[in-house]
Amino acid sequence: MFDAFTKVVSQADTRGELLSGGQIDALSQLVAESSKRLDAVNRITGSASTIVTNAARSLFDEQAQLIAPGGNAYTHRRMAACLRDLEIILRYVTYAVFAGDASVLDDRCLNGLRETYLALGVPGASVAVGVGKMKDAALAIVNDPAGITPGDCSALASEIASYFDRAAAAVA
Ligand code: PEB
Repeated sequence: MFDAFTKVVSQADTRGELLSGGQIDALSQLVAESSKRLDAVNRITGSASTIVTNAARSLFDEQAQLIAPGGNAYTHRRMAACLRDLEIILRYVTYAVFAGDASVLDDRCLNGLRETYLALGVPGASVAVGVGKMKDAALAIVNDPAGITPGDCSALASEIASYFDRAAAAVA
């Protein structure tokens, strides 16, 4: 598991090189902008249960076959597993945003998830739709200008979007 700093150190060490000026500048920028990152994590974390619940509701509205008898999310046990899965994925996305690096998401959540879903008969494409809904909700919360110092969060927002996209692509 890396963060933005240990990733750069690991890459430099693999090549046996000192850190480059470009790498130091990039990390310096990351530090300078770190309040935005922590605010974003804080906002997503604080709304996690709403993000998960709304995404699941909207998914089941669109794909009612999932909760009909015989559907993969039919019965409370499977519904609970589904909500839990979305929550786990969102949790790892928040870790990746916090760390500024996708490796925690890749290694601890997405690695083998597609195979697990295939084995269980969980429709991965539907999970990906749910993840996309969480992405939209999370970005709306992050970009909400209310009650926060105004600033340009576009780079951070696209980084956050990329973690959700990564999760969706891993299971679709
Ligand atoms: C991944 N999900 C399920 C299982 C596992 C995961 C390992 C099997 C064990 C269990 O049921 O608990 N666990 C989960 C995860 C990590 C992990 C992400 C990462 C660290 O450890 N069904 C649907 C929807 C979708 C869904 C599309 C959006 O119709 C999910 C929610 N996952 C779902 C369901 C099950 C499941 C298990 C319904 C139960 C399947 C079954 O038992 O038949």
